[in-house]
Amino acid sequence: MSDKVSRRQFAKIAGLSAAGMTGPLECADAMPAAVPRSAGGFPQNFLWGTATSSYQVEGAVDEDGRGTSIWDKFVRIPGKIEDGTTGDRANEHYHRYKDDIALIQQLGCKAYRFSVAWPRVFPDGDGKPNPKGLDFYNRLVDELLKNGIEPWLTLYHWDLPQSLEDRFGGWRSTETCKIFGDYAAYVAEHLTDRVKNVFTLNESGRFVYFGYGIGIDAPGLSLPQAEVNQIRHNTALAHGLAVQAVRAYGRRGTRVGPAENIDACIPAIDTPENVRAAEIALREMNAGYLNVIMTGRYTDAFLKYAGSDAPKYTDAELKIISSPVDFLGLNIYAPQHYIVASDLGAGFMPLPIPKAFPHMNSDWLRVGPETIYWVPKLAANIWKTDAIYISENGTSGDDQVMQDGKIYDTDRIMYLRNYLAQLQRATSEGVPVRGYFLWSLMDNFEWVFGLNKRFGLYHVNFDTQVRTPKLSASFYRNVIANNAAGA
Ligand code: PNW
Repeated sequence: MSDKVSRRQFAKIAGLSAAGMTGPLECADAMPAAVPRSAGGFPQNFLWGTATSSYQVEGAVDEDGRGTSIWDKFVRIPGKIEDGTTGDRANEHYHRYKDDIALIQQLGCKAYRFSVAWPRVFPDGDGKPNPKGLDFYNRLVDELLKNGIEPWLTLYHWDLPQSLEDRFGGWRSTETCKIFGDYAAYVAEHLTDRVKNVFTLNESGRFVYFGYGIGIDAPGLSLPQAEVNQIRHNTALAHGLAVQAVRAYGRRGTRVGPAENIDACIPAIDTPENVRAAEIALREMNAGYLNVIMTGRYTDAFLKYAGSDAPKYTDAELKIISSPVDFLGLNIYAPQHYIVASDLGAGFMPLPIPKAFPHMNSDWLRVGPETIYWVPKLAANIWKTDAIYISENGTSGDDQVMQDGKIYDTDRIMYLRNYLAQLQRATSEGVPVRGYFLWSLMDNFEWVFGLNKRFGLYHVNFDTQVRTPKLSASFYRNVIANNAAGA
């Protein structure tokens, strides 16, 4: 995971302003009105949004009765965070949320995806709620609505109350699943008068393996495969319990679904055989979480492959896990597997990824715009869903601040333009993608990379907390205004 930011020389930019270049958000103002709208158009009412998560932006970790999360503890283990930073302050969003909502509004976004910090609402995970914790989300939601922005709430974006890790072994125990269900019920009861859409857990596919399998994320454990499989099963159960809690305690009509970093499979070449193989691969590579959520069973191939490491479960649990959802949230970044058809095994073969495959400023973030075309298309086919949301997509970048104080992140614009063109290709073919949340509104605490990796549309100076729109903020504003990816 050593992905150091290289220290680049500031480019010589003298003369740029003389050449008529204006600052980021002003660029869009200066655009001629007649931008072609037909090419690359998205469906009417397509939901444009942006996203953050609690631990990555809030800071204020000791304020108003917030309990400790596993990330508060994990970031203090020497060597775990690449630049030695923590989320103690992060973006100070807990105090600056009004200003940050103004930034969302300036983009023209219709929706904002944020997460609730479980230890703010229940400092110990269970027991007595902390009213001041919930109050923050009341204020946040009200301010969003005041600005005409739909709040899309995530119940769990990795900040598990430390108390649950200490008492029950965190996600190793179904006790944590049940308590998560109670927490989901409480949040649904108090916020769904205004919040109409709820994501359950963010990226089981990441936090289970990275947190409990290889120790890169909190809580930093390296457990045997059988335990990792059981933990993954438990997170699927927690998802199902949260779906049921939202149905039982939320206002009627509240919509709920997962937000998963689906393991992305793409046909290496667009032939009917490869497309079929990629579809099988997508189902099998996601058998441990999304497929069991959407179908209520573990596939034969998954169980055979896991062998004696397979999770233990009951039919009653499978029923809870597969409680019907209202939408499928997919976090889509890098292409994970290029697939060809094969006579062997389950009928597919993932190809090795060449060393020279291009990637963005994060090593893992390979550039494969067609990922956001194929994955929703295949997913809609496999799981027969009629509402998919891209719950995250975006990239980190070099994001150097130039001598004129601006950030010309043409690499991010390149990435977004190409991904959005492929997303438009999908919607134009009738793939039911209803909305898109760009990760992220602003630079923030990027987990193991600390403050080293910047994913924001707004640059954040973490010393002064000043937010500056990057050129990509203008790009995204233009996309939203035209409802089109642009050429
Ligand atoms: C997601 N990978 O994480 C998370 O949901 C966000 O909190 C995070 O900031 C964002 O993406 C950017 O990293 C991922 O290695 C991290 O494939 C890494 C991977 C996938 C998702």
